[in-house]
Amino acid sequence: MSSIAMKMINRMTIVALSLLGFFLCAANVTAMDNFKSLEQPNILFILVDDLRTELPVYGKDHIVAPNIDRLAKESVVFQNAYVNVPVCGASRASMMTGIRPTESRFVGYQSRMDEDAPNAIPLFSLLKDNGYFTQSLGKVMHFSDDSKQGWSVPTWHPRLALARGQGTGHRNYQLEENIRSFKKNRKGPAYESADVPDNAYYDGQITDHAIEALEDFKSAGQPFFLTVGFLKPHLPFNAPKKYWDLYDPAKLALSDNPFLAEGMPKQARHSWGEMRKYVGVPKSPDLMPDELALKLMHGYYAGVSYIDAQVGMVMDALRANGLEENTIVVFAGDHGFFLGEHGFWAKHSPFDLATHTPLIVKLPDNKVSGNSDGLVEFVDIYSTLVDLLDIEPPPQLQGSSFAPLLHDLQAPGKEAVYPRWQKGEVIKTEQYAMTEWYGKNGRVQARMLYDHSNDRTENNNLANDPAYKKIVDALHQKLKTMMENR
Ligand SMILES: [Ca+2]
Repeated sequence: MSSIAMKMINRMTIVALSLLGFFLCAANVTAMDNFKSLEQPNILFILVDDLRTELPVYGKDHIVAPNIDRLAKESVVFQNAYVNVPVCGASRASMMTGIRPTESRFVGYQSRMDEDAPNAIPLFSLLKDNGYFTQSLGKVMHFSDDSKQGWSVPTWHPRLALARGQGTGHRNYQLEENIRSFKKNRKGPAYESADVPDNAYYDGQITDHAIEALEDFKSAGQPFFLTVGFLKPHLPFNAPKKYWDLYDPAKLALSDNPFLAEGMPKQARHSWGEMRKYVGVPKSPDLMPDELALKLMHGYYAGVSYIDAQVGMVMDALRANGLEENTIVVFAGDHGFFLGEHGFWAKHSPFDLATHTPLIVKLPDNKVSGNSDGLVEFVDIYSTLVDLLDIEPPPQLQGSSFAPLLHDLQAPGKEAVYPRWQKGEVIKTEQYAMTEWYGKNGRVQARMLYDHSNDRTENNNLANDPAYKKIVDALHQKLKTMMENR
């Protein structure tokens, strides 16, 4: 049992005994239940769309993210956290059910928990059943009505709050020329810098709602599970101009591996269709021009800094309302993103850049803070939270708790984690990342293997090198065993 859970139980026991003495025979189940609900820690769950590990807390000091830096100082920063499927909807559905994706479950951006895993109890439903007030603001699940009975109040998304046909949908352009461009053919540019306040765009509005919710929670007398899903830095890279101004375009540098990996199988190719839907981006198979690549990187970074500012405001509200000392904070991406590495853009790939994402966890008593190098995967988040809260886990869970890593930075992580994308199944260990593509007959059609001890950017495929045959065989066996058991 975790130390938080132990502490809570000790605290509950002491007060429960005094309550019992005070009320004598009047103490009843209802009073105990009320008390228990007051003592459970809250959870503030901040999800960021398409966030790669390009942040100062991941060693990338050229990014301006002082609020995430501040959060990290009181948290455990997982340096090796992997999503289980690198696309928005499926990644979130897998995480929120604690169930692994397969070839037929949690496959695409439109995956639904209530269709793909109808018997699973989503994390928020379980918490609601255990006395929590559960609330969803912004982009949490892909469909806001997925398993909606598990939320205490209707989910809120700024786009859905608009009347139908109003605005430019999820693209949320502010500049007249971009709105016009969008209305012409449902397209627009891949980026925008508008001199507008934070809450002109959706994410600032999500922050406003989160601040309101936290003010309400101050005196609510019920533990909360508040999920705040920010939309940036997802495409299009639209952010207020002041965040663009944090970066000098002359100092931006293109990726240093804009080429395909040596020996890469054709299955690993990627035509970045998501990026090509925008005006001005060349059609397949043309490459991204350098000038546009730099502009897009600038826009992505502006989006990251914009979200960093939102995180700061939400954390300030948590503190201002006296909730910080009884709240677990989870800060997570939903998968990584390519910005020109291997010539790729966006996600949808088994490469490390698409599956590796930030994960930062702050415990209320934050006695331990710093980096954990242990391997963890997003299917573990559910198991970890129920472990910390000492709630009975539902039988569906396929992950395991990484709570020990929150108490000891040297505690080991998993031996291996398992992202997947389409027909590509990945096994990632401390040293290696191997992807196997499976055909209809269950046979391996192609492989790639990278040695992360000297090739973390995955430029040299070793899978066909005879010197690595034993390693390939051992990783293959481990991967097959996992696939048979999920
Ligand atoms: Ca996403």
